[in-house]
Amino acid sequence: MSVQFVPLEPASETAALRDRVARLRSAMEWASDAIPAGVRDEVFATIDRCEERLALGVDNTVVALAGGTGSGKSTLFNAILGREFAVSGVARPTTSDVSAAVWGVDASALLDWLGVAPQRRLARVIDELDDEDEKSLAGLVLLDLPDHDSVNPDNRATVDRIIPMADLLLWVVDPQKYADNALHSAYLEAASQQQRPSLVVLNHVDRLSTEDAWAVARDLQRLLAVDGMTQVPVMPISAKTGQSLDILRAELAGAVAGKTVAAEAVRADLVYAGRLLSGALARGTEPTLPDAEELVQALAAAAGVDARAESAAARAKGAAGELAGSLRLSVATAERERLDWVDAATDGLPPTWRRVVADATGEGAELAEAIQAELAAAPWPDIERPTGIKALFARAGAAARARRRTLDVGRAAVRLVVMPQVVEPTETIHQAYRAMDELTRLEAVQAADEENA
Ligand SMILES: Nc1nc2c(ncn2[C@@H]2O[C@H](COP(=O)(O)OP(=O)(O)O)[C@@H](O)[C@H]2O)c(=O)[nH]1
Ligand SMILES: [Mg+2]
Repeated sequence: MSVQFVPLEPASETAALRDRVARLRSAMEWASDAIPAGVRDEVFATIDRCEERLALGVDNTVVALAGGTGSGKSTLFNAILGREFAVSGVARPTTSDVSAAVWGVDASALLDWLGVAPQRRLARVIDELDDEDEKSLAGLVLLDLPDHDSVNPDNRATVDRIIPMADLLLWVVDPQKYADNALHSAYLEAASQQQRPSLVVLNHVDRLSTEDAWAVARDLQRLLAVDGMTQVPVMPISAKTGQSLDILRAELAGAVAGKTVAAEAVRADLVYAGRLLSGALARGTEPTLPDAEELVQALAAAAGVDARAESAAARAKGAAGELAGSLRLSVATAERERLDWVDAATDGLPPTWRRVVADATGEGAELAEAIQAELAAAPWPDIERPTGIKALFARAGAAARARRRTLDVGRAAVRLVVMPQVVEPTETIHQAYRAMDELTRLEAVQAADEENA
């Protein structure tokens, strides 16, 4: 839950994340029928959001000021901006719209994605003459959100839309309403569960005595712990007097400089998707691929390949008579073999996975027909029948060779059908399963890291 501004190599971090998102998407596409519809939609929405955010580049850091009516979001927004922002042509802020301030970069694509109206965008050009303090904010995209507790449902909808898109949430709380249940149960708990990078400021502290300010800060800290935000420190500030704003600015500068917050937000999103999926996975169970060769041999035998091999062996020893001719596979047998395979391939997995593997593999009728066609077209070896004196000397070796060659040709024909229709689809679904499982494991690793920290 804590926000750690560890500088990383942004390019490789982004590439790794992009790769993870892509793998999750393909896993979802392969196995989406194994995932309950509600979870599936949410995971796909998360994947879309991650892809879009990564495409926009993670060098900029989107920080959203969120909180209740009168908590001081707009005042804090202006206080962080200072006075040097270009305000010409900017519409007066209203409580219904999102305003954005951007430090030193062109973030228009990002602001388009966030849905910030052009007349609500402020740009702070940063040049050599700026002091270090200001320069250190380059890359910051600060958003002033509507009130989450607004009576206007449109405002709440805007807040709910933007919160998942922000890289860092800056929760602004006031001493009167800091314990407000709507804030904690509807927002902070969710942000904590989804591991969204967050900061919390207790605003309006100029209206409290120092003792009272600390008492409230401590109580708020306690409530945050209940929400699950054990590592997020409460920063007491006053947007009005400027008290402790330097500390907040330094925190924001750290977030921007690390260039990892956006990446961390995407990561948190992915971990969240993994958690959504974990119900559709069986912890600690690795799907195993049944022995494909066993299936091939069983189907070949059922289709009469082994019988034909025996008669080929007999003929090579001089026995009279035709080779066992009819190579037929009954639909019922093919279906039974397939379902045994599906059972073995999904052993230990939730039942929905059995259906997915069953759907992905060819049905009995299809298999039987395709196998018979391949057997009919197979390059069967010529088995010469020795006669006269030769028959006397025909050795066991020739019989074994004839048997082996016939079995090889027959099984190869069955394999031509079984590999693409049964084995490969099963392998792909297993891969999808493992990719999803890996995501939920990653979360476990992260949680363990936090406990050790
Ligand atoms: N005393 C004091 N008043 C504040 C502070 N921050 C905001 N206000 C006042 O609280 C009221 C609501 O602030 P506003 O920024 O509009 O809150 P918002 O609804 O969260 O955007 C305004 O009258 C502000 O002047 C602060 O830190 N101390
Ligand atoms: Mg406001």
